[in-house]
Amino acid sequence: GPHYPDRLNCGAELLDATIDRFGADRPAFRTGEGEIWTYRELRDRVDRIAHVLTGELGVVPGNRVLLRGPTTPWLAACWLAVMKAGAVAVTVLAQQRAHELAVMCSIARISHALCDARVLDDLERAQAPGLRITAYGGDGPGDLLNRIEGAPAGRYPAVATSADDVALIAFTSGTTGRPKGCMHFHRDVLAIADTFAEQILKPTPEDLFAGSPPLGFTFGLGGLVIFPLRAGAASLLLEQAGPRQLLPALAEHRATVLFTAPTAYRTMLDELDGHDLSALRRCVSAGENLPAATWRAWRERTGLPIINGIGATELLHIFIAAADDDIRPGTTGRPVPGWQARVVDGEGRPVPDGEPGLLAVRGPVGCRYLADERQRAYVRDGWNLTGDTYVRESDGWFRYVARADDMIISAGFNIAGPEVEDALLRHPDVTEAAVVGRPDERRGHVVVAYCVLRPGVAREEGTAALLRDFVKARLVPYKCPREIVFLDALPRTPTGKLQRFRLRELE
Ligand code: 3SK
Repeated sequence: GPHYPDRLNCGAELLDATIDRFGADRPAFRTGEGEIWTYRELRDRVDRIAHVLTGELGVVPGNRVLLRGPTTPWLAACWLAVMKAGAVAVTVLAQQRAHELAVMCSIARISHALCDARVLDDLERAQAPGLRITAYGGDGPGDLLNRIEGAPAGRYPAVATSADDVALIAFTSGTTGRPKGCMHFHRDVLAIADTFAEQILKPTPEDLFAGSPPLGFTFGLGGLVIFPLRAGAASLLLEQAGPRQLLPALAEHRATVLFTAPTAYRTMLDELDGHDLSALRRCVSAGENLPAATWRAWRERTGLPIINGIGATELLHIFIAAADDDIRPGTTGRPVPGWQARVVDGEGRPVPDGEPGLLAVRGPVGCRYLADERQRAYVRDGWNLTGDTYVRESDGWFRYVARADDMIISAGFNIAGPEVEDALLRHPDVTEAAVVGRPDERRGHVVVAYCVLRPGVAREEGTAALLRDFVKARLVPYKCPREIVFLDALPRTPTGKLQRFRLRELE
């Protein structure tokens, strides 16, 4: 992996060092409304915010600062200011509610919050003891943007943090249970840029990054802030980045690098006509498994091979991926240079190639849960267990099978939901598919599929029978869904991850 000096401040590296390398007059951020922030403007605002944080607001190195708001240049500037001030950023999703915020404030002992004025309510309702909340972008006298007008002029010298001081705490959304805060160091922030971005994406200062993941999800923080700044490139920060808003924005702004999830690729495929994506050169998919059917359809329509990847909040960003001519649709790829991966059994012993087991990973970033005994289950013998079932093929490619707790066992057969989903998605009438096990007295579980159909297709038994035959033509019959249920939409987390447990609750 990459090596860094003992004293390292990732905020100074991403901003001041990038300016030294590429100049200050280039665009750093763009917005959907056509606003442009140059690197010079960004540094000026970041330094003012850092002055206010450590001056009037009394933040000292090591304090945890909650950051909350829609994806805007101001949110990114606050994050950089927290880095330069040597404090710890806890970026959360704008949609998270009072109760969830209160839990995170308590786990991470958060002392200060910078919150977009438009979403202040839930944070105020969280009533976290001792939390000092400052709004930005509103019109109150205490608003951060008013305060920075009076900030001392001149550059803010970044705090000389150590490479392994904690820079951020990222909460895993978690489908159930108490959220876990993952601590990451200053060197970790640079390591994801210097492994995945540098080796697989190969960005240039001319690139314009864009995408849908919010900055409260490390997929978005990396793809829309850390990677572009490390490369001296620009980033399009969209407040509204649902799949329907993303496509016109990519075309209008001529984005060159795209970060989003498989569902958004599928929605965009339905609506490509009339949108010029000719500037796009890199498309990254992560967040959940990318079915081969989606990869092929995107390639056919746009000519672009999606760079599939798997990452984790625990490991900050993507650690297995494939790019350029080295892409094999239906697999995730190979360990990103600097990372190692293997497939192990429940005792941590490697299983033979071609057999399913648990994915184990190690590299420049590791999982460090904040005060959580689940650390012992995630990290064993120095390997991080991501909770995914994978197969390593004999030539070193890693193929996703299922989330380890999503394997369906029916009459003694192991069935991976995602494989059945891929088969369903190959049918032109199916736009979304999720497959779960329904408890069954005789078989343990039976396979049930939830599908979203293309508009206009009849939700009737005839369609279900047709889809079952379609799956049977591709897969061994025991994998074929016993039942197909039609829904308007699949239940998803705010970051777009499918919530299979909610489908199981419907059972
Ligand atoms: O879920 C993922 O694949 C992912 C990718 C990049 C960064 C973070 C995550 C959770």
